[in-house]
Amino acid sequence: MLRRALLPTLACAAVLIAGCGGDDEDTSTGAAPTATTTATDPTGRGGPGVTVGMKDFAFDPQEITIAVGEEVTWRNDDTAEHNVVGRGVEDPATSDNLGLGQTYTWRALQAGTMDYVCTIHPNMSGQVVVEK
Ligand SMILES: [Cu+2]
Repeated sequence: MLRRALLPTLACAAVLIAGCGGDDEDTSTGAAPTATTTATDPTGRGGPGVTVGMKDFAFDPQEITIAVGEEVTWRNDDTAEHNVVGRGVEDPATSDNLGLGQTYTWRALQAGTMDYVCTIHPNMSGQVVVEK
């Protein structure tokens, strides 16, 4: 009689201990994503970016200097469509036509100087100097 009464009690205790261990693991893995939120602090994807406006048929600022790995985001503030087509570096910026409020982001993969234009308005030109 005593054995029969004890066994279920021991089994319950074992389950409780295991359950406790499981809970601990859950809370520790649950805390990990919270810690990674620091990685989202840089607002862009992977580093401080530079924004170049497209306003009144001109790039502003027209010339910028960034480091390898940094991103440039062009934002069209005109009602007319603009684009960004670069040359002079490998994988230059090449955007679709952007409407009002649309953006295009390009990441500099190597050092060099990229000249770019809006092919719709070839008078619109700019330059990105990428330093090591
Ligand atoms: Cu344009």
